[in-house]
Amino acid sequence: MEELFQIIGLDGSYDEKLEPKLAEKELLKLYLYMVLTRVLDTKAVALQRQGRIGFYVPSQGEEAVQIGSSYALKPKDWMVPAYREQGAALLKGFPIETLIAQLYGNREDILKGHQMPNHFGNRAINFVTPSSPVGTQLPIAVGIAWAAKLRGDKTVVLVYFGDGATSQGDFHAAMNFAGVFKVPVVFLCKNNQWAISLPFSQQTRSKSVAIKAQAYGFDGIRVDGNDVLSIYTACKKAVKAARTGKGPTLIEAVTYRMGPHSTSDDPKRYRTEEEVEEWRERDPILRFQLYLKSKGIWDEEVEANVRQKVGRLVDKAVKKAEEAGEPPAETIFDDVYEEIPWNLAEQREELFKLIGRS
Ligand SMILES: Cc1ncc(C[n+]2csc(CCOP(=O)(O)OP(=O)(O)O)c2C)c(N)n1
Repeated sequence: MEELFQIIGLDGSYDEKLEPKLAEKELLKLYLYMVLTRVLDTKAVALQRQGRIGFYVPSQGEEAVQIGSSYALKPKDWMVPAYREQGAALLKGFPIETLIAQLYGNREDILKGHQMPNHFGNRAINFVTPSSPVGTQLPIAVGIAWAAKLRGDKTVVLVYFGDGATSQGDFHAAMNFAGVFKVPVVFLCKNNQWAISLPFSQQTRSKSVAIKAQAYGFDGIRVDGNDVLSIYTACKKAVKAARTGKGPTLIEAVTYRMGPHSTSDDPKRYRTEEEVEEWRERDPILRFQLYLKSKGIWDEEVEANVRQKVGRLVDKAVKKAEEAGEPPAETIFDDVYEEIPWNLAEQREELFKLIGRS
């Protein structure tokens, strides 16, 4: 197996030479967003179980990859997610109310309930809607990056995908094109060890995901995905390379999906509790907490403050989403065609008659 880039060890000890120079305030911000991601996750799963939202894709265990990578971007950069990147979205500036409104498909949802839950997008912050068909986001991301290059924009595109997506043709097409045209893209593979019920050992005969970059002529690096500082450092370097015309990088973040694939999945049917327990010891939030503690930045009081702040934020957004009500029925005809075709216009008329609107 290839080397693993790591800055913070399991016990919170760290490599001073590799440690990024981040101010205390910045470190605490990263910590807060990791906790926020976990708290939102737990809440959303509970809401789904209570039948208040329809579907959710949890990301428990993958907080470090999301927060470390998102922090390496500039506001104008593009984020092209798979579907397990809620934390990355929040740190990029996705308002939590907007994200939760999308889970409800309510009146405040900017997508007007047109997308399935968990498929939130936001044009205002260059955050593309998630791609449920596995791997389709990869050529799209390369296209956005190529367009940026042709226009002479200094924009970078960060695309997320799972280990499962590396077996799709789209992965090959995207990697090859990005290499040939040297587009400003960062490929971030969240290798969380499972593609629903398929373990990584059956996904490829390659030694790793990172090694695949060699075949396309650019750098690949295997990073400890449960260490937020390692991810941030690797992404920062890749983003800089992309922005300065050096082309793409493939980052393999070695992590673990602690929860089910989605709220429709039961992982007990295909993996052991012992395996999950083993990874629990590598929990990214706990690891970062130990690091912050060793630097004198974290204590119980800090924790209580963070928890209180984050809890309030999530509860307030959920309350607001529940009070918003449904989108007006006629919005079902919006945003698909620039000019509505005659048959849909007829249906809309019929609906207006039915609901008493002109
Ligand atoms: C083209 C396609 N094939 C199969 C599926 C069903 N499916 C949804 S998610 C998934 C697993 C993807 O695993 P991975 O890429 O490792 O991402 P992860 O879910 O682990 O984050 C599969 C097979 C799909 N959505 N699209």
